[in-house]
Amino acid sequence: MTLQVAEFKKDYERMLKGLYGLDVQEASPVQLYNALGTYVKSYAGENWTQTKIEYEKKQVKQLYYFSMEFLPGRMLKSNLLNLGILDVIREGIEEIGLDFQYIVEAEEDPALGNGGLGRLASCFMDSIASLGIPGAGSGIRYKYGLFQQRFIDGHQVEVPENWLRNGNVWEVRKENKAVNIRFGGQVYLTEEEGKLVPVYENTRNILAIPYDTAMIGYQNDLINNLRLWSAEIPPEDYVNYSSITAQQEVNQLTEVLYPDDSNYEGRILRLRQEYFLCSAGVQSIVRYYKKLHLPMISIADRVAIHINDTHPALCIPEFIRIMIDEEGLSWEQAWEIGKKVMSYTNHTIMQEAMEKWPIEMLQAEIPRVYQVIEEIDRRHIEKKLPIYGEELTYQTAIIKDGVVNMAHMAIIGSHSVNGVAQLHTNILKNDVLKPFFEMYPIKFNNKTNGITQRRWLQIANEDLTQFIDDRIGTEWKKKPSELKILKGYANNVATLRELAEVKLKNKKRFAQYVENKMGMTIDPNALFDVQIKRLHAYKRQLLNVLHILSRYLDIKKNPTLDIQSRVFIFGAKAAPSYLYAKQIIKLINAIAKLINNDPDVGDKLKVVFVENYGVTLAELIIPAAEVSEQISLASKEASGTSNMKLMLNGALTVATLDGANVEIRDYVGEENIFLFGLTSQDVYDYYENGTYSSREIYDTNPKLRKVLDTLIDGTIPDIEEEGRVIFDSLVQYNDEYFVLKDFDEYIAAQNQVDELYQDKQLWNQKSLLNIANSGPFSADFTIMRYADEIWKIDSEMPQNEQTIHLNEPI
Ligand code: NBG
Repeated sequence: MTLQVAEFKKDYERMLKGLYGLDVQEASPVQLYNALGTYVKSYAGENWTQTKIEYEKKQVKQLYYFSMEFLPGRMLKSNLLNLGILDVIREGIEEIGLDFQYIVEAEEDPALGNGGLGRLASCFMDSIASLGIPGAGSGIRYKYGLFQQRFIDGHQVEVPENWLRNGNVWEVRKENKAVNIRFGGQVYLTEEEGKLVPVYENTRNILAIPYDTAMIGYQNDLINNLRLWSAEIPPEDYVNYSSITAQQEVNQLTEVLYPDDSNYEGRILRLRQEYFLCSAGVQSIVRYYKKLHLPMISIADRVAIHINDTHPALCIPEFIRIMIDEEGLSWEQAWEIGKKVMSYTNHTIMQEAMEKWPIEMLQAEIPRVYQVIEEIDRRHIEKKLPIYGEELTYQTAIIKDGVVNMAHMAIIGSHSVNGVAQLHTNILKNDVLKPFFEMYPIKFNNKTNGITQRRWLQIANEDLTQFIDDRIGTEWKKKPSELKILKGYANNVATLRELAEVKLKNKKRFAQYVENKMGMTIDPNALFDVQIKRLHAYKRQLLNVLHILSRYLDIKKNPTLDIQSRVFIFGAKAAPSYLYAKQIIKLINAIAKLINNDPDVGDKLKVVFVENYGVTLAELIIPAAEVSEQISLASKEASGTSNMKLMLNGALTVATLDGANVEIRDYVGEENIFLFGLTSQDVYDYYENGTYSSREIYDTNPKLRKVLDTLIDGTIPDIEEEGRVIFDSLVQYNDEYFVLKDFDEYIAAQNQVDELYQDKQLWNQKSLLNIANSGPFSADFTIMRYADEIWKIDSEMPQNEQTIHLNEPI
C-alpha cells in the first residue's frame, strides 16, 4: 500500500473531528498526537490481524519473551519508520501547518523499566518483528512507570510517573482474553482415579486483563504483539472484595514498577507481580496452543518461553503445574517438556540482584507452585547427588537456608543459560555459576547484547542517517554489517568535515535543550563527554567525578591553564532506597553548582546533570556525545548497551575491559578506543590475595589525595554529610570498586582524549571508524542467534523477501 499525502491529510482531519469534534487549529498537542496515533494504529491494523491469522494457520513456533521490564520509548516515530510512512506523514502534517516534532513530543515515554535490561527487551521486540520471527513480549502494564526524577537542592526526589494520564493510543484492551490468577489460601492433594489432584481453599482470585500493543516489523508487513497484563477484581467476585483494603490490594498489584533495589514491604508485592505475570502469560500461551488442536505433549514444538533475568523464573513451576494439574501430564512428561520450552538469560553478577525468596513467602502466596518447586528441587538433588557428590550438589540446590534461589531454578528448569557478553558468560562459567557449568556445560552459551539501529540511529540521529545514506546508500538499514563500507571514507577529508558538522548540529540541539530546561549555557564547541546509565557504585560515576575535580583543581591552581574545554554530561537515576547512589547524585549536583558558577573556570569545564534520564533523553544526548564513558570496574558490567549506542553515533569510548567493551575493542581496534584500568583477572587476583589497600594509595598518591580531600575540606559547599560518606567509603572502607586504583590510568586516558581532540581530522576519522564498526552490535544479529541457537525458530519472511539480511558481521 502506498499512502499519498493528500489522502492522509483528509483522513487525519476527519479523525480529529471524529475523536474530538475539533479542527486542527483548535486541537491541543495531546489531541493532535492521539489522533495521529489512532490513525497509525488503524493503518497498521490490517497487517496486525493478518500476521495473527497467518501464524495460527501455519501453526508456527512462537517465542514468548517474558520480562518484568520493557522500555519502548515513544512509539509514534518508530512505528511510522517501520511502517515506511514517516516521510509521507511528516510532509502531510507540515502541509496542514502543524509542527511534526511538537506532536511527537506530546507522547509520554512509558518508563516500564529501570535501565538496560528493560531497554534491551524493547530493542529485541523491534528486531524480532523486523526479522520476521513470530514472537510476543509478555510483561506488566504498570499504572505508574519508574518514578520521575527531580532535583531539589541537588537531591534526587521521586515523583510518580503517571504515564497513562492521557490514555495510551497504542494499546488494545482485550477483556475477552482475561485469565484468572489464584493467590494465597491452602492447597491439599487428593487422589482421583489414580492421579493426585490439588484442592484449593480460601484463595483470592485476581483477574489478569491483557493490553496488546503492535510491535511493527521494519517495512516487512509483519506485526507481532506485546502483551502487558493488568490486575482487576473479577466481576463475579466483588462480594469477596467488599473492603477498601481488599480492593486496594488488587489495584496495587500492577500499580508500580519496582526500582531494582526495593525494601522489604515492597518485596511481597514484587513477588506477587512476578507470579501474576508468569501465571497470566503461561495460561494464555497454553490456551492459544489448545486452539491449534495439537497434542499437549508436543507443545515444545510450537512454544519457546524466554525468561529475561530471574524475575519471570516462576514461569517454570507454573508451566509444570498447568501441565500436571490441568492437562493431566505426568511429572516426567511435564518436566521434560518444560525444559525444552524454557530458556534463561542472566543479566548480572551482582549478588544483590540474584533473587532469593523466603520460603514462607512462597508458601503463603502461591502454595501449589511452592509444592512444585519443592518437588523440582527434591528430584534434582536425588538425581545429582550420586553423580556429583554432596558439596557440588548442595551448591546447586534451589531451596536452602530458608530461601528459594530463583537463578538456580531458572538454570535447572531450562535448556539454555546465556550471558550477555563474552566476558560475562565466561565469568558465569568460571565463577558465579561454576557448579552449574560443571553439571550442565551444554546449557551455557553467550549472546552478546545488541541495539536496534532503527531507533538509535535512524530515529535519534536523522542527520547522521542522511550522511551515511549519501555515501553508502541505504542497504545498511537492512544489512547493518554494511556500515563497514564507510571505512572507505576514513581518509576523505570532506567526509570527515561533514561528519563533524553533523555532530556539531546535534551538540547545538542538546545545548538548546540545556538552555531551555536548565537555564544554563554550554559551548557547543567544547568536547561533550557523556556518562548515561543507572546510578550504581560499580558503574563508577565516582571515577568520572574525581577526574572532573582534578581538572577543577588544575584550573584553580592556574586559571590561565590552556586546557581543552569539556562539558561533562550525566544522566542517571538512583533506586529510591539506594542511599549511597543518591549521595553520589547530590555530590555531582554540588560539584556542578560549584564549577559552573566559578568565574575562574568559565567554559573550560561545565557539568550538566540532566533530570529524569530515560529513553527520550538518551535519544537527544547520544547523537551529541563525543566521548562515551564506560568505566565500570572490570567484571561487573554484564554487557552495557549505551556503549553500543554511543559508538553507533560516533562517540569515542573511554573504557575498562568490561562487558561488551571488550568486543567493541575487538571490532574497532585498540587505536580507536581509550582503554585503561584493571582487567577482570586483576580484580579477581585482588579478591584472592586480599591485598588491595585504598588507604595506601591515598597515602602515596599526592595528586589523588588532593582530589579526595576536596570531599571533606569544605571546597565543595553543602556536601558535608555526603562528602564524608563518600570519602570514607573510598579511603576508610577500602573502596569496594577499586576507584582509586584505576584513577591514574583513567586520568592518563583522559589526557590522551584531550590530545587527540586537538587533531580534529584524526578525531573525526576515529569517530567514523567507530560508526563503521558498530554493525556487529545490531540487535538483529543478536536475535538471529537467539532464534537459531536457543529458540529454534525460523523467520516467516521468505529469504528473497526478507527486509533484514543477515550475513555474518565484520
Ligand atoms: C543489566 C546489566 C547491563 C546489561 C543489561 C542488559 C540488569 C539486572 N542488568 O550490563 O547491568 O547491558 O542488563 O543485558 O539490569
